Amino acid sequence: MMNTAYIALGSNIKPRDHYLNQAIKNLETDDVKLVNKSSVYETDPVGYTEQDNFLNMVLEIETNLDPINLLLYCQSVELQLGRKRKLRWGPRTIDLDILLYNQENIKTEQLTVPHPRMNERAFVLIPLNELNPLINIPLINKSVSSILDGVSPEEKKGVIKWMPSNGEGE
Ligand code: A4P
Ligand code: MG
Repeated sequence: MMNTAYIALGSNIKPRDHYLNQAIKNLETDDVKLVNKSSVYETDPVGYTEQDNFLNMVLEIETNLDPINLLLYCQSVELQLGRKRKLRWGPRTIDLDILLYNQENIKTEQLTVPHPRMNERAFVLIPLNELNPLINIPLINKSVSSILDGVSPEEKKGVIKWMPSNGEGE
Protein backbone atom coordinates (compact mmCIF):
# COMPACT_ATOMS: atom_id res chain seq x y z
CA MET A 1 0.00 0.00 0.00
CA MET A 2 1.60 3.21 -1.11
CA ASN A 3 -0.31 6.00 0.57
CA THR A 4 -0.98 7.00 4.17
CA ALA A 5 -4.20 8.81 5.02
CA TYR A 6 -6.01 9.89 8.16
CA ILE A 7 -9.80 9.58 8.31
CA ALA A 8 -12.03 11.28 10.91
CA LEU A 9 -15.13 9.39 12.03
CA GLY A 10 -18.14 10.99 13.71
CA SER A 11 -21.55 9.71 14.78
CA ASN A 12 -24.35 11.25 16.81
CA ILE A 13 -27.23 8.86 16.19
CA LYS A 14 -27.43 5.86 18.50
CA PRO A 15 -25.98 3.32 18.74
CA ARG A 16 -23.00 5.54 18.01
CA ASP A 17 -20.24 3.07 18.89
CA HIS A 18 -21.89 0.47 16.68
CA TYR A 19 -21.70 2.86 13.71
CA LEU A 20 -18.03 3.60 14.40
CA ASN A 21 -17.13 -0.08 14.63
CA GLN A 22 -19.16 -0.98 11.58
CA ALA A 23 -17.53 1.82 9.57
CA ILE A 24 -14.06 0.54 10.48
CA LYS A 25 -15.05 -2.98 9.46
CA ASN A 26 -16.53 -1.84 6.16
CA LEU A 27 -13.57 0.42 5.35
CA GLU A 28 -11.07 -2.42 5.49
CA THR A 29 -10.64 -4.01 2.06
CA ASP A 30 -7.86 -5.18 -0.20
CA ASP A 31 -7.24 -1.51 -0.99
CA VAL A 32 -7.57 -0.04 2.52
CA LYS A 33 -5.57 -1.34 5.45
CA LEU A 34 -6.14 -0.13 9.00
CA VAL A 35 -2.81 0.88 10.56
CA ASN A 36 -3.92 2.51 13.80
CA LYS A 37 -6.99 3.90 15.52
CA SER A 38 -7.35 6.53 18.21
CA SER A 39 -9.42 6.25 21.35
CA VAL A 40 -13.09 7.14 21.03
CA TYR A 41 -14.05 10.58 22.34
CA GLU A 42 -17.42 11.98 23.32
CA THR A 43 -17.67 15.53 22.02
CA ASP A 44 -19.99 18.52 22.25
CA PRO A 45 -21.55 19.38 18.87
CA VAL A 46 -19.74 22.14 16.99
CA GLY A 47 -21.40 24.37 14.40
CA TYR A 48 -25.05 23.40 14.59
CA THR A 49 -25.22 22.93 18.36
CA GLU A 50 -28.89 21.90 18.77
CA GLN A 51 -28.07 18.22 18.32
CA ASP A 52 -26.85 15.28 20.39
CA ASN A 53 -23.25 14.74 21.41
CA PHE A 54 -20.96 12.96 18.99
CA LEU A 55 -18.56 10.10 19.29
CA ASN A 56 -15.44 10.97 17.28
CA MET A 57 -12.23 9.13 16.49
CA VAL A 58 -9.45 9.14 13.88
CA LEU A 59 -8.02 6.26 11.85
CA GLU A 60 -4.64 5.96 10.19
CA ILE A 61 -4.89 3.88 7.03
CA GLU A 62 -2.71 2.76 4.17
CA THR A 63 -4.36 2.64 0.78
CA ASN A 64 -3.92 1.98 -2.91
CA LEU A 65 -6.83 4.28 -3.71
CA ASP A 66 -6.15 7.74 -5.05
CA PRO A 67 -7.76 10.61 -3.09
CA ILE A 68 -10.96 10.83 -5.16
CA ASN A 69 -11.52 7.09 -5.06
CA LEU A 70 -10.87 7.09 -1.33
CA LEU A 71 -13.55 9.81 -0.96
CA LEU A 72 -16.01 7.83 -3.10
CA TYR A 73 -15.27 4.74 -1.07
CA CYS A 74 -15.84 6.61 2.21
CA GLN A 75 -19.16 7.89 0.85
CA SER A 76 -20.22 4.36 -0.08
CA VAL A 77 -19.51 3.25 3.49
CA GLU A 78 -21.61 6.18 4.78
CA LEU A 79 -24.48 5.01 2.59
CA GLN A 80 -24.08 1.40 3.74
CA LEU A 81 -24.57 2.66 7.29
CA GLY A 82 -27.78 4.46 6.43
CA ARG A 83 -26.40 7.98 6.21
CA LYS A 84 -29.05 10.37 4.97
CA ARG A 85 -28.06 13.87 3.97
CA LYS A 86 -30.75 16.18 5.25
CA LEU A 87 -29.15 19.04 7.08
CA ARG A 88 -25.57 20.09 6.47
CA TRP A 89 -23.72 19.69 9.76
CA GLY A 90 -26.82 17.99 11.20
CA PRO A 91 -27.21 14.59 12.90
CA ARG A 92 -25.67 11.59 11.16
CA THR A 93 -25.18 7.87 11.70
CA ILE A 94 -21.65 8.23 10.38
CA ASP A 95 -19.50 10.93 8.79
CA LEU A 96 -16.17 9.99 7.22
CA ASP A 97 -13.87 12.90 6.41
CA ILE A 98 -10.44 12.64 4.83
CA LEU A 99 -8.14 14.75 7.01
CA LEU A 100 -4.78 14.10 5.35
CA TYR A 101 -3.55 12.18 2.33
CA ASN A 102 0.23 11.79 2.44
CA GLN A 103 1.43 15.41 2.47
CA GLU A 104 -0.76 16.44 -0.47
CA ASN A 105 -2.69 19.66 -0.96
CA ILE A 106 -5.84 18.96 -2.91
CA LYS A 107 -8.46 21.52 -3.83
CA THR A 108 -11.19 20.40 -6.19
CA GLU A 109 -14.94 20.89 -6.12
CA GLN A 110 -15.38 17.44 -4.57
CA LEU A 111 -12.44 17.28 -2.23
CA THR A 112 -10.28 19.56 -0.10
CA VAL A 113 -7.31 18.04 1.74
CA PRO A 114 -6.13 18.84 4.38
CA HIS A 115 -9.73 19.02 5.61
CA PRO A 116 -10.46 22.76 5.67
CA ARG A 117 -11.97 22.86 9.17
CA MET A 118 -9.66 20.46 10.97
CA ASN A 119 -7.34 23.10 12.38
CA GLU A 120 -9.98 24.63 14.65
CA ARG A 121 -11.61 21.42 15.77
CA ALA A 122 -10.54 19.84 19.03
CA PHE A 123 -12.71 16.80 18.22
CA VAL A 124 -10.36 16.12 15.27
CA LEU A 125 -7.04 17.42 16.63
CA ILE A 126 -7.12 15.54 19.94
CA PRO A 127 -7.55 12.04 18.43
CA LEU A 128 -5.14 12.86 15.58
CA ASN A 129 -2.57 14.08 18.11
CA GLU A 130 -2.98 10.80 19.97
CA LEU A 131 -1.97 8.92 16.81
CA ASN A 132 0.80 11.17 15.53
CA PRO A 133 1.57 14.46 17.35
CA LEU A 134 4.48 15.30 15.06
CA ILE A 135 2.70 14.87 11.73
CA ASN A 136 2.91 17.98 9.58
CA ILE A 137 -0.24 19.69 8.36
CA PRO A 138 0.45 20.92 4.83
CA LEU A 139 -0.36 24.54 3.88
CA ILE A 140 0.09 25.87 7.39
CA ASN A 141 3.17 23.68 7.86
CA LYS A 142 2.73 23.07 11.55
CA SER A 143 2.63 19.89 13.59
CA VAL A 144 -0.67 18.68 15.03
CA SER A 145 0.63 19.18 18.57
CA SER A 146 1.57 22.81 17.92
CA ILE A 147 -1.85 23.53 16.38
CA LEU A 148 -3.51 21.87 19.35
CA ASP A 149 -1.51 24.13 21.69
CA GLY A 150 -3.35 27.07 20.12
CA VAL A 151 -6.84 25.64 20.67
CA SER A 152 -8.74 27.21 23.54
CA PRO A 153 -9.29 25.28 26.80
CA GLU A 154 -13.07 25.63 26.36
CA GLU A 155 -12.90 23.80 23.01
CA LYS A 156 -10.76 21.08 24.53
CA LYS A 157 -13.15 20.67 27.48
CA GLY A 158 -15.82 19.52 25.04
CA VAL A 159 -13.76 16.45 24.04
CA ILE A 160 -13.64 13.63 26.61
CA LYS A 161 -12.43 10.05 26.32
CA TRP A 162 -15.39 7.73 26.02
CA MET A 163 -15.68 4.22 27.39
CA PRO A 164 -18.40 1.70 26.51
CA SER A 165 -18.70 1.14 30.26
CA ASN A 166 -20.20 4.62 30.60
CA GLY A 167 -23.37 2.61 30.77
CA GLU A 168 -25.31 4.20 27.98
CA GLY A 169 -26.36 0.80 26.80
CA GLU A 170 -25.18 1.59 23.30
N1 A4P B 1 -15.55 17.17 0.83
C1 A4P B 1 -14.60 18.08 0.56
N2 A4P B 1 -13.45 17.78 1.17
C2 A4P B 1 -13.67 16.61 1.87
C3 A4P B 1 -12.84 15.80 2.69
N3 A4P B 1 -11.57 16.12 2.95
N4 A4P B 1 -13.39 14.69 3.24
C4 A4P B 1 -16.92 17.26 0.30
C5 A4P B 1 -14.68 14.36 3.01
N5 A4P B 1 -15.53 15.11 2.22
C6 A4P B 1 -15.02 16.22 1.66
O1 A4P B 1 -19.74 16.49 3.07
C7 A4P B 1 -20.05 17.46 2.10
C8 A4P B 1 -19.08 17.38 0.92
O2 A4P B 1 -17.78 17.66 1.35
C9 A4P B 1 -18.94 16.00 0.29
O3 A4P B 1 -19.87 15.81 -0.74
C10 A4P B 1 -17.50 15.99 -0.24
O4 A4P B 1 -17.48 16.06 -1.66
P1 A4P B 1 -20.88 15.60 3.68
O5 A4P B 1 -20.21 14.53 4.48
O6 A4P B 1 -21.84 15.24 2.63
O7 A4P B 1 -21.67 16.65 4.60
P2 A4P B 1 -21.32 17.10 6.06
O8 A4P B 1 -20.64 16.01 6.83
O9 A4P B 1 -22.54 17.68 6.65
O10 A4P B 1 -20.31 18.20 5.76
P3 A4P B 1 -18.86 18.22 6.27
O11 A4P B 1 -18.18 19.27 5.48
O12 A4P B 1 -18.22 16.85 6.32
O13 A4P B 1 -19.18 18.67 7.72
P4 A4P B 1 -18.13 18.92 8.79
O14 A4P B 1 -17.51 20.23 8.59
O15 A4P B 1 -17.25 17.73 8.96
O16 A4P B 1 -19.08 19.09 10.02
N6 A4P B 1 -19.33 18.37 16.06
C11 A4P B 1 -18.69 17.36 16.71
N7 A4P B 1 -18.49 17.45 18.04
N8 A4P B 1 -18.26 16.25 16.01
C12 A4P B 1 -18.44 16.11 14.67
O17 A4P B 1 -18.03 15.08 14.10
N9 A4P B 1 -19.26 17.13 12.62
C13 A4P B 1 -19.83 18.13 11.95
C14 A4P B 1 -19.87 18.05 10.49
C15 A4P B 1 -20.36 19.30 12.67
N10 A4P B 1 -20.14 19.30 14.09
C16 A4P B 1 -19.54 18.29 14.71
C17 A4P B 1 -19.09 17.16 13.95
MG1 MG C 1 -18.46 14.73 5.84
